[in-house]
Amino acid sequence: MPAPMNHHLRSWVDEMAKLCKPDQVYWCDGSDEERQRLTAEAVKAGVLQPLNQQKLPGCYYGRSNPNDVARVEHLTFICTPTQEEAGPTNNWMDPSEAYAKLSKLYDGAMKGRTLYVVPYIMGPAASPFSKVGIELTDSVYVALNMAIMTRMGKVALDRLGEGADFNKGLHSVRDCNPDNRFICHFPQDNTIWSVGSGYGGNALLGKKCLALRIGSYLARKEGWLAEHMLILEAESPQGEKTYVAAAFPSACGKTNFAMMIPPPAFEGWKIRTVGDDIAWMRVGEDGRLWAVNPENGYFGVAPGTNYKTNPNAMKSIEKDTLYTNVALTPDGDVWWEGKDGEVPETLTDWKGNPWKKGSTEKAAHPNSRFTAPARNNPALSDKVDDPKGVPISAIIFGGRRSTTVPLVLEAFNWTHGVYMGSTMGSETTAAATGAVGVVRRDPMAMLPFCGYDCGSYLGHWLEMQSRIPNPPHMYLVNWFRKGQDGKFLWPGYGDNMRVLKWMIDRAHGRVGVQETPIGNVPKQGDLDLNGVKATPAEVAQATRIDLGEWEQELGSQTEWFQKLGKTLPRAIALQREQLLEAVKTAR
Ligand code: GTP
Ligand code: SPV
Ligand code: MN
Repeated sequence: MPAPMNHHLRSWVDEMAKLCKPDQVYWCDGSDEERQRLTAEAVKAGVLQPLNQQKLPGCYYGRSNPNDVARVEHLTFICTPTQEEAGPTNNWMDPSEAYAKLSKLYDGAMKGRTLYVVPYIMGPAASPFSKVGIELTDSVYVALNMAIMTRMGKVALDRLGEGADFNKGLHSVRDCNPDNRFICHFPQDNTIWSVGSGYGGNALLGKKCLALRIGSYLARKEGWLAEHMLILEAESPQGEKTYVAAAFPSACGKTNFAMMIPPPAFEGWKIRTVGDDIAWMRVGEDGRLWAVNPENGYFGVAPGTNYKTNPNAMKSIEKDTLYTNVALTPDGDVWWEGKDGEVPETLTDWKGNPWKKGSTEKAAHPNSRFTAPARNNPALSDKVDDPKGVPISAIIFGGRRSTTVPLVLEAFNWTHGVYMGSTMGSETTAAATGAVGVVRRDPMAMLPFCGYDCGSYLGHWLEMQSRIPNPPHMYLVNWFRKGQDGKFLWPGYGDNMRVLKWMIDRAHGRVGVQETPIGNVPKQGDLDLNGVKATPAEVAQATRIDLGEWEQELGSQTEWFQKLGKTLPRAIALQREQLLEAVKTAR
């Protein structure tokens, strides 16, 4: 496609090309023909390989550098003018220092390569809430992934027109050296510079970098919320539709919850997906919170995905899907730990080495992923392209906690709900490099994605209350509590419908609650357990509130509050003290 006339865009692209010195500059138009051509180029260059086209039409496979398989939080920086603006939970670099340092790395980095100009929209093309970004990248893999994950190409340039309001993203894989890897955000310049990684959230700049880090910064400025949340639609047998948003940390079940199939006892219920990772929420004219999914595809965790746990995901990835770091079968099919069927006798593992059944090494990387177009999802909500989004009746926070946190707790009020989100803990997963299984506080599942000071972010959540006359209920959930045998107590997946149904009944005022010192729980009999895949003892353990454990939990939160420092809202600290008093009194 010829370069468009927009001179803001052209002069910036020229400037970046002068720095990176690519052999050629290619403007993506987002057409089908282009996708096929770029895919063929990627295959020729060895970046992608075709999968078995009989079994997986339009599907391709890519392996990343083994040193480049997840987000790198220690190399991710918020480059605000002052360190206070980035806050104590983010890495900070002075903007001029960051520009200077990365300019050196970009200098000539694209020699011998093509610079792809990837124009994209986060959000429905016709929505006033959507944002335009331009990603300049030397990775054809990134360009092809962005074509799935966003509304990419001409549609974005048409929306931008002659305007200057676009996110400026520069990305080079360079030499993929972890020593020269930096993911830098400049919120005040609406700019992202990423170098040294070709992986997911480090490289697909529309996703975590723009939609969450820059997004959250803009959201506070403009009075809305940019969150790491799925959005789902639940339709009752009577045709009543209810929408909920849920924040779970990376690899903690958003995609699964957003695509859930209800168990047989819930015949007639339909769950549809609006989004599986990111929600942008604003206050509507009716005083309710309305959410849009800025994405257009799914960058989902492969391991554990199968026709039992997530049939809609399995159907979403049958065609036109890119697979990254999964294992390959001898006949060109994909495989990962937890896929359906027998474990194959032999595979090629994610590093390209031969693998034999019974090997102690994982065949697929634990953070191997699929990139699939949302249109493939048989349970896609018809509201995904609605410019105003969907009205949210419940906000759910949930972490991966082996102990303490019960299956479900409802917040007493908005402040208590924000407190629940802000103190959420979760055991770390393979979605980011570092130790796995360590409990860390992850406020609203946004710890790695908040583009400004975390205490101020919590303050913004509290302030939103005055703008939402009709607020949703808020919940804390935990699908991951374990018994003494180390096994999950709650069956999870489709059975999570039982908890969702209770929240829906609450939203429509059909059931009451039972109060406990730490929050509201379902009254005896209100949680529908008909046919649940767990024993009554397991359910009792999963839902149990142990006030001794909670006294400890509340006590341990002071360390986290100290870390947040002086911008921690007083109301949050006060909430903790009140709960602790209530727990002590009740014991
Ligand atoms: P990101 O894409 O990293 O933001 O993750 P996500 O929150 O979308 O996570 P996803 O749904 O892909 O789930 C990740 C892992 O959690 C997979 O291994 C799932 O099998 C597992 N999982 C999801 N839901 C449940 C559940 O209800 N119970 C249990 N025990 N495991 C679950
Ligand atoms: C996550 O880590 O939360 C993801 C995958 O959704 S990534 O795009 O790599 O951030
Ligand atoms: Mn995510």
